[in-house]
Amino acid sequence: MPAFTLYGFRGSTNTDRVRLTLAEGGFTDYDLVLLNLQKGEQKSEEHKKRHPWGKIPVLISAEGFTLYESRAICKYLAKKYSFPLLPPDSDVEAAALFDQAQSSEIFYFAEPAGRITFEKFVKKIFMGLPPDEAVVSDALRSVEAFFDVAECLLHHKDYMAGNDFTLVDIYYIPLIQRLFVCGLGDLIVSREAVSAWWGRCVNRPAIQRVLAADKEAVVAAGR
Ligand SMILES: N[C@@H](CCC(=O)N[C@@H](CS)C(=O)NCC(=O)O)C(=O)O
Repeated sequence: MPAFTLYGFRGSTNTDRVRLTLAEGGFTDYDLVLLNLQKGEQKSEEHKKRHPWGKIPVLISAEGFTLYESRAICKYLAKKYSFPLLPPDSDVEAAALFDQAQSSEIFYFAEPAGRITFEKFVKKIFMGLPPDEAVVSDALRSVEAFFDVAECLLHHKDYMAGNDFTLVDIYYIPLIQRLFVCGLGDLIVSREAVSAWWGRCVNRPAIQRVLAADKEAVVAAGR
């Protein structure tokens, strides 16, 4: 019996955060159940028992332990299966810097980047609606300000939480990839240290494998 079931959606950045964590940990003993968000399967009574807000991803272990929120799931998996993606709890300062980096990612990056990708990707692909350009330009200003600061910080460390690759670096990958798909890759490649950090992240073999498989799946779906 697989260790757990992960409920997600193909192309969901929040699901991909968890898939990338599992790939980095080399963990394959799980079932991935894809819900159809366009059909509203995430709002079914059955799924709301797993996630009270009717969203994905959700993890349910073989013992019935249920967990939602992508970053909480990633951290749980890294701890449970000892993926080398977290500072040791015994290093109180490193753990605090990890929490600081995680908080910065959520509030200064993912919030505005999520608004952009919702307007420019989700609305177009899944709803057939045009983007609200006022929302995009406001969020773009915040993301640019975020990367200006990240550029300075990454001149002094290799990764977002310090000199080691951690979960926080993984947290960025799906939304940054989506920014590239939205034609906004310049936010990354125009900044030397940010671009070098991005290269270090996406050139990792496990990350490469997931990204290549996803690219192939998109091509196959379009055939
Ligand atoms: N903060 C949550 C966000 C979860 C989320 O918004 N998931 C999206 C898919 S990427 C979803 O379920 N959307 C469908 C809906 O809200 O009905 C996390 O990190 O897991």
